[in-house]
Amino acid sequence: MSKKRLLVIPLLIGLFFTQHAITAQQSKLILHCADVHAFGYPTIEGVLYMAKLVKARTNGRIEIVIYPEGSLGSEASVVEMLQLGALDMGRVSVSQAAEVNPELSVLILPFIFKDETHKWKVLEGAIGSGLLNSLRNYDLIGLCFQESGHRSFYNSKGPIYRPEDLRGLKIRVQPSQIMFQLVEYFGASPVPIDYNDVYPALAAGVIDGAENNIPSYLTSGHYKVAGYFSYDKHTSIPEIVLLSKKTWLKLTDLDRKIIMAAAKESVSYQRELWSEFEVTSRKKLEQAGCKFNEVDEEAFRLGLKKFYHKYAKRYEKTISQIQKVK
Ligand code: GTR
Repeated sequence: MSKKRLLVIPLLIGLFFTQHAITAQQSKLILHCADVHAFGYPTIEGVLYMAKLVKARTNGRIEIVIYPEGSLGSEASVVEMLQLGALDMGRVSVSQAAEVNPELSVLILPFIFKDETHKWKVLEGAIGSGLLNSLRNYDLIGLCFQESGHRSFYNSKGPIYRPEDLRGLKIRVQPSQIMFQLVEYFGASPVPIDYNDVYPALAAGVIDGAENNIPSYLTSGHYKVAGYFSYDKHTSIPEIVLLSKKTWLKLTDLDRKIIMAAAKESVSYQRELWSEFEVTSRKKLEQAGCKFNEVDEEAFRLGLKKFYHKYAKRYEKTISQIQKVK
């Protein structure tokens, strides 16, 4: 073998390994994901479950890193960052995704679901997947829905039994058109505030109350400054896990399939976790001295036809499809 060849071979081998190392490094992908809740909360735990599946199925090549407690900003800004491609993933309330794609508003409407079974038949059936897909037109990829129970009113003044009891109360709402209209319709004064700013507003008496599910009422600490929880269950807004379409377009077909499948598989785990978390949260709240009361549900449902007529007429077709789901 000539001297020249002897030099070229190690060079080529060296080049091969460097190239290989670069490709392996390049294909390592970290998906940054935002959530307003803390670790341990079922939304985050659902995404962590999904992350574990994705990591295992890509041999550690794709990792999902979570930024909890609103550290990347409000849910509205998270949705905007996802649309712009400045963030890869986010878990938010459907009410915030509906702000960019109003078609999702059907899932926010009061008493739209008969019960949890009906809700999940809708979410995991043709209507739910149609709604997830519709987000592509808004630069978002809907990966899956998550459970979030019912939302009810709570406040610092006293128990609410009927909508009339809400009159004169300043109630925080999510920055969402439908939620604003609904709370106003029930007779309270709605005040849109980002989730992580609600506690100081309640503590300072700027608002009298808010509305949310039992786990959020506990983990946000709102119960400490608004001790009356009235179990009216006026909405059952699901959570949603979103991916930026810009990130999606950079993925291979195989990686897309792996991520989609892992998201779908994480749902039953998240739902189970949710049921347990809801029960333990209520126990803790009762031990802390919070006053829970049942309400006159009929009084809350009364007149909702008018609400649907006024604010949800454009979703009539989907509403009737939802009602037909058995
Ligand atoms: C919670 C939900 C959060 C956030 C919050 C809110 O139930 O999990 O994503 O939307 O409500 O009221 O802002």
